[in-house]
Amino acid sequence: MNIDIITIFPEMFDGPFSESIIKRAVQKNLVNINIHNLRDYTTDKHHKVDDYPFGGGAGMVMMIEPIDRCISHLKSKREYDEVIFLSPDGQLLNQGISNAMSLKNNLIMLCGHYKGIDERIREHLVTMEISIGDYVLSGGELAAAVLTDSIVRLLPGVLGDETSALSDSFQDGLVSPPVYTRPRVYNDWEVPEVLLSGNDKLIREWRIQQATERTRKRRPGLFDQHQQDSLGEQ
Ligand code: 9D3
Repeated sequence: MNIDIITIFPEMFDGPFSESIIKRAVQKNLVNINIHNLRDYTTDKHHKVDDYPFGGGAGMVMMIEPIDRCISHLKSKREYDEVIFLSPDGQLLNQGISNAMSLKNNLIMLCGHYKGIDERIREHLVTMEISIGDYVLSGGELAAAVLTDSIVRLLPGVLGDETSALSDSFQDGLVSPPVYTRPRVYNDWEVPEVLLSGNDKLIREWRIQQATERTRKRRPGLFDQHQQDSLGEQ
């Protein structure tokens, strides 16, 4: 898979992409992530990427030209499945979207700032708009990093067997059951007896029961959806 990210803050990706799972995936050539500095696609001497809004008002608007030039340059090298604009008013990211995106070959992620981007970019160049949640960020960069992480970990070969994406309970719409490690007793805080029983079947059932009960209590919306989905499976 190939992910191209367009941003005016390329350094924001140095940290998240040079650690842990994404780092390993890049080293193993399972994904190719390229960060493009939008200022490299300007033609004026001040490398201007934003301008005053028509009609007035506070804040600056990101201009069409540098973004169009950058996207055109990328499209001359590859055919893209989606041009994703990270936007607070986009479709709310969920596991289903990440699963679908992990099956694509080439993605562009466009990060916005300021008051927004010229609407004509969204009309003519963007194919998909994604938000990562109902809170206000300073720009699309952290959202693009979140989206990238959620996609890359799903690529075949990225996760080992024990951390396999398929064993993620979120993958079947439930939150995770509680986990414990040594010591068996700390102060007077004990590990649930069943986990020490060595009875695999009992442990499996306990974990499903815990995950189900936790989902019902903590994430009623997710629980209702899970109930609906398991009805459809039968
Ligand atoms: C001027 C009104 N703002 C709408 C609430 C516009 C605006 C706010 C924040 C435009 C961009 C931003 C910066 N945020 C993102 O670019 C962003 C985002 C977010 O803020 N929350 C959740 N997901 C995302 S994806 C991109």
